[in-house]
Amino acid sequence: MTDRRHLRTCTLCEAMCGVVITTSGPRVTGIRGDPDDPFSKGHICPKAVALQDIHDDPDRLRLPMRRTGREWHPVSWDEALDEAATRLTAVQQAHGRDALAVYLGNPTVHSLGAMLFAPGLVRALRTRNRYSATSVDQLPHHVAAMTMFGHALLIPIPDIDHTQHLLIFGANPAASNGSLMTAPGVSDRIKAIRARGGRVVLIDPRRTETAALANAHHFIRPGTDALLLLAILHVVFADGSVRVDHHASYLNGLDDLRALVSRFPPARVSAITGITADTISTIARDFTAAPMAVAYGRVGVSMQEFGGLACWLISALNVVTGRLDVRGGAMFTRPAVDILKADQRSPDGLRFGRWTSRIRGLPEFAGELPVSALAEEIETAGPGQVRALLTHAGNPVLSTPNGQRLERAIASLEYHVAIDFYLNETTRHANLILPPTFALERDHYDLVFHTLAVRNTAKYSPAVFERPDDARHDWEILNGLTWRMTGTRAARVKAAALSLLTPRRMVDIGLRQGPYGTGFRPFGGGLRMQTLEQQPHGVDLGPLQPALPGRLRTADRRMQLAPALLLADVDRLEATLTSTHLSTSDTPRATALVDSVTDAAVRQQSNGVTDGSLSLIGRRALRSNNSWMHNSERLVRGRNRCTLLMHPDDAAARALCDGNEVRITSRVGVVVVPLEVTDSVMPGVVSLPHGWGHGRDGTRLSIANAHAGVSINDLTDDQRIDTLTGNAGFSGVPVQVAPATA
Ligand SMILES: Nc1nc2c(c(=O)[nH]1)N[C@H]1C(S)=C(S)[C@@H](COP(=O)(O)OP(=O)(O)OC[C@H]3O[C@@H](n4cnc5c(=O)[nH]c(N)nc54)[C@H](O)[C@@H]3O)O[C@H]1N2
Ligand SMILES: Nc1nc2c(c(=O)[nH]1)N[C@H]1C(S)=C(S)[C@@H](COP(=O)(O)OP(=O)(O)OC[C@H]3O[C@@H](n4cnc5c(=O)[nH]c(N)nc54)[C@H](O)[C@@H]3O)O[C@H]1N2
Ligand code: SF4
Ligand SMILES: [Mo]
Repeated sequence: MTDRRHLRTCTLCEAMCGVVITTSGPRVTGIRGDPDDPFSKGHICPKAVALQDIHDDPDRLRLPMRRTGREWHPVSWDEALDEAATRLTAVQQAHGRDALAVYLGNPTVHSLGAMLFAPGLVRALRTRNRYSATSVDQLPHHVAAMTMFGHALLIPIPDIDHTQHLLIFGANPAASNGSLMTAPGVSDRIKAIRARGGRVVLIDPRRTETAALANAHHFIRPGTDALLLLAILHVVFADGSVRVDHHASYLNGLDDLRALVSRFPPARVSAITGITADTISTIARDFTAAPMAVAYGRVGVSMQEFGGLACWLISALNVVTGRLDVRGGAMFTRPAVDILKADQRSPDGLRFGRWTSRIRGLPEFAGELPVSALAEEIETAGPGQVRALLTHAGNPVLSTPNGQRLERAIASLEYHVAIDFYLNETTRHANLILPPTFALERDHYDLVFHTLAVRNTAKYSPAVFERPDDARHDWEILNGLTWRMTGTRAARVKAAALSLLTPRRMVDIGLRQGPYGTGFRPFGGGLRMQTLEQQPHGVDLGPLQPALPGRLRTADRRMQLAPALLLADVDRLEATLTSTHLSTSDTPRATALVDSVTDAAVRQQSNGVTDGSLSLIGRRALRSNNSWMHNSERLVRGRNRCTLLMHPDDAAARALCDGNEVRITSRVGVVVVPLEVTDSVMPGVVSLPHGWGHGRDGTRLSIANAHAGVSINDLTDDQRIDTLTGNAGFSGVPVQVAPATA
């Protein structure tokens, strides 16, 4: 058998590392970093091996499966697609369009075929019950981008390779490999900031792997970033450090922002955030003094009850300090396939709150409802009750708040179709599973992550293996359901035409129409599919470039520094200053404007250790990825990573020792895990990773089930959300921790 060498982009996380995959016949024989990839330059992480492990995984489903009772039987593709379409349509015919809900999970955005074909299916379903992982992740970043810049995807990206000062709120790129900041080898890029004399500052309730790369790390009480940011902005305005000249002709809201932040001097937020007033001033002044600087935040700021405000204020900080749209600051990308351009909707401002969820009245965003509302929409009888579900590339039982409640609700559905290749905690309840091909069997172009990358590049990866005759790509499954579920002949013809187009041809069209494209001339300079195929390591299109005001998509083509929607949410935040909401139960509140609080005093004030509840946060590990990379022996071997981290003071107060089994209790549930005592978490805060909680009956995950762990989302609360955006408020869930034996 001849050995072959294939060049690809790894699709497991957002970093887009170039990989060289060697194969011998049907077998993968090696995966390594591609030193000639102009973006990743040879970098890979330990997870890359999962491309092989999942490809070879005997537990991976390859044929459609129908459940009868507890038994699963293979069915043919035509039979399965017909049945799925017939049954889902029947529920809609009997109970109305909204009786069918759809949930798109995270890997949807890592699949070219799904990115191109899922939207068509979702449209065809014409239900308002659309959900996705967005509302347990980055929704607040979209709301901030939409309200400030006019499009949910106009998220400014840190120009990490040029900046001299990186201020990070709630992100751990050293473990996550970077997010809303595609930057392969991100740890090296962070080290390079310091090597060129710059500074890296991290705000995080845990002293993380990224803290080890930073010049300074400050603990923050979970959920209080928006208050900290208001105080940082207060210092910027009070010092006269505002620099907005280059945006002056298209900037709205500067005076509104100034008036707002004047109410939040550092001393006012110091006790609640756990950061002294002096430190807050220093963070602000170091930021404004740096020759180039950028503030960046990720899930630590979006998965909290004030996520919308925090994400807005991070961008506002970049704007007022003159860090937006300049080298070394926060910049907009110019992707080779411009998915913003493809989004032909008029720049009509907000696509937010046009309708609300039936039970709790939560706002729609870009046509989606918050997944925190899904369980109650299934459970509550009445017109519009959800009775059937289509899940695609998602595991909401483990990944969304109050997972046990959602699991019970899903188990009660009339009908559930899952498009997924694992029989996992969610799909085990499906009536039918439609398993698509996995990464190595399909071609790839990253529509999303080129749009969010720290450098403009483009790369096309052909499939490593041809898909077996009896397998289907996700786009084939999605398209197959779409045309079966759209009534009209015209819709069928359109769907049939689209399937002829294929993802590869669609990317070609996107490239030609894109900013570097050839247009439709057969030859000539510029990008089209053939150009990419001739440069299989990828094409470098240069560093990020200033793009304003041209790139703005707001209705008036102006940048909104103080969007009304966000301003209106500040009262809710301000109320936390005088309530116990964001504190552990025995943490004294900041009731007065104290001029200066010492470090020790703050530490004591924010140190809720005696009988009170602790504030639960999550955690990511380099060798894991959400809920679906635990069936790779190579990734799960070694010590148990599903442990609760607790500060020694909090452990001592509860007479707990390292290695003890502890019972964690929240409003919604209880789990038992081993304890790890460490001063790397802030006093009053405990940390548990998400994505675990395997070992459930009827799943087919032999390795993951042997390393089951517990699900943090059996503790997180579906009622605890950012009421502005609807995003889950995972950070800071109050929990009690006691010995498991008590
Ligand atoms: N290895 C690995 N890589 C991944 C993933 C994975 O599961 N494993 N998941 C991928 C996905 S889907 C995503 S969205 C990205 C996420 O990418 P990141 O956001 O970089 O991921 P996290 O490691 O969760 O970092 C969030 C940090 O916020 C901190 N934090 C928690 N609450 C607060 C708070 O209230 N305030 C502040 N300031 N900080 C807080 C946490 O301690 C944590 O260190 O990672 C992606 N990459
Ligand atoms: N408490 C807490 N909860 C969290 C988080 C947290 O930090 N803390 N993180 C949140 C974040 S950032 C995210 S993104 C969500 C993720 O939430 P989900 O997207 O719901 O869950 P995943 O664990 O990513 O599950 C992905 C599923 O897709 C399947 N899959 C993988 N590739 C493909 C494919 O190409 N096609 C198809 N059809 N299926 C595929 C896998 O088998 C798996 O079942 O979890 C969120 N939940
Ligand atoms: S960092 Fe790891 S998982 Fe992410 S793209 Fe690179 S190799 Fe793949
Ligand atoms: Mo995510």
